[in-house]
Amino acid sequence: MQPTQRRLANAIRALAMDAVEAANSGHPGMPMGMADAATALFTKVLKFDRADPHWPDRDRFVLSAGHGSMLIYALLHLTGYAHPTLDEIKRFRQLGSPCAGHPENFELPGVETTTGPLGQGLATAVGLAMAERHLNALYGDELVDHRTYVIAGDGCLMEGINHEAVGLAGHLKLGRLIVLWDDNKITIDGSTELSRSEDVLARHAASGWHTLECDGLDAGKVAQALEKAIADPRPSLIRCKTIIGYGAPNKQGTAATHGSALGKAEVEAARKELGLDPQEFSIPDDVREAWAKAGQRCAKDREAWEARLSASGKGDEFRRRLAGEVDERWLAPYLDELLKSPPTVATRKASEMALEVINTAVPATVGGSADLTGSNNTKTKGLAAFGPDDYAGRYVYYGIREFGMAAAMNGMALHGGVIPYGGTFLVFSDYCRPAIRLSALQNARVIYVMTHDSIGLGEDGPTHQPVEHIMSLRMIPNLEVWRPADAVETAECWAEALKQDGPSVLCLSRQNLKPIRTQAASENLSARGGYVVRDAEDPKVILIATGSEVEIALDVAARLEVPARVVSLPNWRRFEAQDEAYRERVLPSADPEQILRVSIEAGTTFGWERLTMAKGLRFGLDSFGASAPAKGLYQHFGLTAEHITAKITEALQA
Ligand SMILES: Cc1ncc(C[n+]2csc(CCOP(=O)(O)OP(=O)(O)O)c2C)c(N)n1
Ligand SMILES: [Mg+2]
Repeated sequence: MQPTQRRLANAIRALAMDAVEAANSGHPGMPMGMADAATALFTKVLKFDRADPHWPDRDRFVLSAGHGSMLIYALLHLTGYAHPTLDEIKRFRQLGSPCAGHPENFELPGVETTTGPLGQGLATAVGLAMAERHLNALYGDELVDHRTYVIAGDGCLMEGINHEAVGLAGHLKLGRLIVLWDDNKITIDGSTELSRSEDVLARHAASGWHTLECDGLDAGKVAQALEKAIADPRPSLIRCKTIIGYGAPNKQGTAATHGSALGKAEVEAARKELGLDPQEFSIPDDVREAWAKAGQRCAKDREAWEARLSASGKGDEFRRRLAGEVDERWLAPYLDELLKSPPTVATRKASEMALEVINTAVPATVGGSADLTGSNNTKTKGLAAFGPDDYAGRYVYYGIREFGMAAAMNGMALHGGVIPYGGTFLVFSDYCRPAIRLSALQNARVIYVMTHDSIGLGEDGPTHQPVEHIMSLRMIPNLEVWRPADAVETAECWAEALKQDGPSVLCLSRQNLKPIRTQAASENLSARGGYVVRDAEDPKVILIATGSEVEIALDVAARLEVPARVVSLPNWRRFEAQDEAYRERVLPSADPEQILRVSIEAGTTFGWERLTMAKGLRFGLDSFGASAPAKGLYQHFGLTAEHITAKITEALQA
């Protein structure tokens, strides 16, 4: 006899309780409440094959309620993925175990995206679903035909980003996105009545979603709801009515089960209640076998897919595209062309010029902007709009949804086959920041095109003028922050961002900039992070500048009476990653008495001490900007060659 769905679900409950107990930390309530729904999804509906977790046409599953990580660890283990092993589950939340506190995409195949910051998993899933439709439009149902399933909690649906994600998914008619809402009416503080009175289903319906409800503790009912969701052309929200901590007789239904171990006595009582073996971490053989079978349910589908791919004649191209390979041959001829008559343009314009070439040479790029297309210069000539009428389109009108855009781009990058880039004003990188952080943590190749990168944007004033942004983005691990100084550097930075195994931010000017690179170089100099753009014999001053301030630094160097070197530093992280000999050639560690180091960047001076040393001089902006034409602002804030030259001369004489 087949074990019932409930007995399969109870295996999840057992592992969740036991692992949290062993760690004395974690969240048993969510996995216990959603165990039946997850069992329905994984044993009846989800298309996956444990033998190949990376099968490109698998359905994607996102546990947006990432605190319930034991749910996905139990599912991956029970269905027979190589990891996590039972031993790894026993070391839940311990150093070295892939069963991290929250699911990490780099720890376990089967974890499609890192989740934990509530709301982002679902918003990332929107991007997964977008990438699926895009590739489907290019390669057809034969090769790309999968769905994206999400388990989300009350928290995920309360977060502001949910509004952006739901609006975008509804607008784009992403019918293959199916969200299971764990409607347990509990969050950490207690009942959801403390903080929510909206009609969640009505909100989704109003955004063009299909909504339905079911008993989330009845796997059969959940499976029926899933079938209906699949049949409906709209994105679906399934409200699964559940009880948090279901099975723990004294604590279920209360916030006490949300985020702490149930305790020995309650676990024992739950085992009795659920008809489980009293031995911890034990799973009955028939239950194990049934789960293992579920893990192989789609093996034949995968084999058939492999055969279709081979027969399609597109196999190599498809696999290369999924592997994310980028053809770099566009760069050299483009630079040659630029150097014939180096243009005076804003770097946002230079970015558009580079993109005109890139978007032809690299078909995987999908661009977009959060309603600033004409300012971010992100749309090149050939790009059609992505949408329900044309999912092959390569330009996404994200609307005024910066965070939603960033999270969706994470999903697209993680899906594979697509290299997303998207724009907004640099000052609104703050609106994207939690998703930028997750791009970095997950090594997702997302390219953020952040224009209007300083007071140089002028009249829009301090609300729109970034001050702390560039430096604060530099603090995010794994994130490549680029600030090119002219059209040549912009192209070089784009080339690096495209091949980066992780995210990049391009900080681009609104205002026109003079060319600083007018000679061909033997290598991509920006790729080094920093390089000497003007040298002098036995320099007494080294000016270090980025982006729009490199031309000021060059002017200062020309005015100074002592020999001065100018270093352009488009990317701090890259420069720090160079070997010592190179760094020493660019920024010799000579006694600061002998060489004065000076930084110029139209942003905070905070952090520049690291390169100028305490004795050096730092020119920037440690207050908010002001509303005025750019030229006047540079004067007002002392960012002119005259002022800086005078200050340096003064310092040299002191
Ligand atoms: C952005 C964000 N804010 C806060 C938290 C901390 N946190 C984790 S779970 C949770 C409550 C979530 O409630 P719900 O989604 O209903 O989960 P349940 O208690 O039902 O498992 C909170 C506030 C978080 N992980 N992410
Ligand atoms: Mg809840």
